[in-house]
Amino acid sequence: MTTTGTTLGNTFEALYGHAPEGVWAAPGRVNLIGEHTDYNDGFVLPIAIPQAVRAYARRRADGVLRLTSTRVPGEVVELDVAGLAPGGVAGWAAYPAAVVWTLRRAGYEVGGADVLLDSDVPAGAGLSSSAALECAVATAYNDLYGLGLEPAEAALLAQRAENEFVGVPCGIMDQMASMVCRAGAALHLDARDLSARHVPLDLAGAGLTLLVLDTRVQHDLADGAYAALRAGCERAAALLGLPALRDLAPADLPAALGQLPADLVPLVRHVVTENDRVERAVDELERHGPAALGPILTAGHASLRDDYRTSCPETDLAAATAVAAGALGARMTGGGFGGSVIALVATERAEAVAEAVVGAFAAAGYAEPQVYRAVPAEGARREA
Ligand code: GAF
Repeated sequence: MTTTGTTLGNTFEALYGHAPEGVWAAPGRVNLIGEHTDYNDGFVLPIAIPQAVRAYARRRADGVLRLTSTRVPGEVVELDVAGLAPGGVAGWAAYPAAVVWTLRRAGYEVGGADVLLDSDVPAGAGLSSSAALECAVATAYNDLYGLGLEPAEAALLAQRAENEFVGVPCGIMDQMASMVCRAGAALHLDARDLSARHVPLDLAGAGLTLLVLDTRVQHDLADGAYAALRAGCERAAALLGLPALRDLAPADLPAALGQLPADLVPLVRHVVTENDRVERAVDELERHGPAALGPILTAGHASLRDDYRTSCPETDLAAATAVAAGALGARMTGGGFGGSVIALVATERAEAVAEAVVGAFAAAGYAEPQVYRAVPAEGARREA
């Protein structure tokens, strides 16, 4: 693919007066299992999805960063890279600006750029559109400025951008999934040392479909609640004298729960059992194939609903309806308080399961959920 002659290549030229030097893409993700484990130094098992953010970009020599997004037609945000500071950029532009600020803070001598962003990752659906945006810009800058960053280094910088510039205390899963995932495989990641293994995942070959049911709700408490949960986990680890909850073995869980204040008990129980579910999921996947993941997904949802309490009526309804309609397993994916549910379904049942969930939402008076089919896709790359 070349950038000149493509529709968005033309849009770029019309906006900025010259052609882009290239196009870089970074995908969203769904997490199969391992929720709220990454910031506890634990394990996760995401796949990248085909939907991605694309950054059309060209270096500028004058230190100016110009940003446009096809989602906000007509708006051009112009920033001086030397003057970037946390809190200084509002809205969607904070994410790309954050990456440039973080690169400069880390000592990389990067300057300005003209950037046009395009995305088909549904926003607010719990599919990591923000991480995809950060990773697309990090990948573009890595190439344009010849930084030589490895994918995991770029992921860490993108996470820092979100933590320190945007102010969201997220873990590393979403950026690693976007940077490192491969087509046809799930990513088994150890969030402590970032060791990663690509676990083959052939859904079609097993006659399975992974439905993504976007509830299209995002409850307001999401941001504050995420930070509070993270703080609760850190407090529990400190009370137990552990570096992180990852260091609590399932066998030691009952004794440890007895030492904790009541409010921390369900948090710790979720994190420890969820880490164990990730390890069992990989084992099942490799021994028995993807269908064996079903019960682990459903158990993961129950833990998020009853212990971690990051589900909500809409995600509970989607997951329960999918299982009742014949899904092998279903669970909410991502940070929670809305967003998407994944359901693992025999392909011949996929339509019926999706219809059952749409019907249940209509009966409950909820907005119609959006239904996608996820296949494990490749991570961030240069496309032109
Ligand atoms: C969000 C965060 F960004 C991730 O780091 C992770 O903690 C996830 O919620 C929950 O597993 O997507």
